Amino acid sequence: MTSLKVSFRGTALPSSSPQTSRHHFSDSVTFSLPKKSVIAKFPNSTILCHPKLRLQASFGKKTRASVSAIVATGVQEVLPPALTNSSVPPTLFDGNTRLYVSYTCPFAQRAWIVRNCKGLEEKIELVPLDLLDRPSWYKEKVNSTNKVPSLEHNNEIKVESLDLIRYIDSNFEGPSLFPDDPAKREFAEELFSYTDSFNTSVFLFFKGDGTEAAAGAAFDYIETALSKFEDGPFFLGQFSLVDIAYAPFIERFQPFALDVKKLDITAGRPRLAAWIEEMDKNDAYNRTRRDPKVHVEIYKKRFPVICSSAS
Ligand SMILES: N[C@@H](CCC(=O)N[C@@H](CS)C(=O)NCC(=O)O)C(=O)O
Repeated sequence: MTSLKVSFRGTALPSSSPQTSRHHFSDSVTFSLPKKSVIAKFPNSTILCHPKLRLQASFGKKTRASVSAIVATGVQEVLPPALTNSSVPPTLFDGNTRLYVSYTCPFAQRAWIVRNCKGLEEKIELVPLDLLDRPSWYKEKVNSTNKVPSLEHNNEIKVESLDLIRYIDSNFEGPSLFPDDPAKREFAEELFSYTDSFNTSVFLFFKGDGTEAAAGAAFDYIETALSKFEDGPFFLGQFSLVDIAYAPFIERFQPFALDVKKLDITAGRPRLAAWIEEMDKNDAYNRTRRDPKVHVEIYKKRFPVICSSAS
C-alpha cells in the first residue's frame, strides 16, 4: 500500500495542551493514497500561520520518497451566498448548529473568527444573511432584535457577539482561546468592557461629531494595553478572544483613516503595528476578512462628513 505522511512545523495552537500559546509545534498525519485528492487535517492543532509542510510517500516497507506538492494552509472553505428574503430558509431548530452572520458585520466576524480558530468549520454551519434584504423568518424565529450574529446551538439561540465568542470557546472542542491566568482574565474583562468606548470614540470622529484627539486617545489606550504582558505581541501576550474582539474593527478603521484623513493609526504606535502584523498571519482570521478597499467604500457611504472634510 502506498501511504502518504504529511507533517508540518510552524506556529500552532495545540488543543491538547492547556497552555494557550503561539509556539513552534510539529505534528503529522498518515493516510493511504486513494485515487482522489486528499485533504490533510491536523486534528489536534490549529495552525496560526503559514507552516512549513513536508510530504513523504512510502511505497511498501522500504522505499520512501519525499513528495513535493502545493499545499494550502489551513482549511479551504467555499463561502455560501448570503440568504435574502426570497432564499429557501434553513431547516430551523433541527438540532444543527448554525452561526448567522453578515459578511459585512464586524460583530458577526468576531464569532466567525472564533469558529475558524477552533477548527469548527464542519460543526458550525455558517449562515450569511443579506442585511439589506433580510429574511423575515430571521426576526420571527431566530433573533427578535433582527441583528447578527446569532448562534443556533442545541435548538437554542445565543446572541451578542462578546457573549457568543466566550460561549463558542467554552462549549465546543478546539484550542482554548481564553487563558487560565487570573491576571490575564482580569485584564481581558477590562478590554472587553473597553471595546464599546473604543469603537464609539472612533465612530464619533468618523461621523464628524468627535475629535481626532479623542480617537487618537482610544488608539493610545490600545497601544498601552498591548504592552501589559510581555510573553507575546497580543493583548494578553498570547493570542486570545480579546484580539478577536478588536480585530474586525481595527481592520476597518485602519484603511479608512488612512484613505480619508491620511492618518496612519500605527504611526508612533509600534505595538499596534506589530499586533496588526501578527494578526495578518492568522489564517483562521484571514478567511473572514474582506478587501480593505471594500471596507473603505462602505465607510465612505456611512461617514460622508469626514470624507468631505478630508485633508
Ligand atoms: N451588540 C451587538 C451588535 C450587533 C450589530 O449591531 N449587528 C449589526 C450588523 S454589524 C446588525 O445586525 N444590524 C442590523 C440592524 O440593526 O437592523 C453584538 O455585539 O452582537
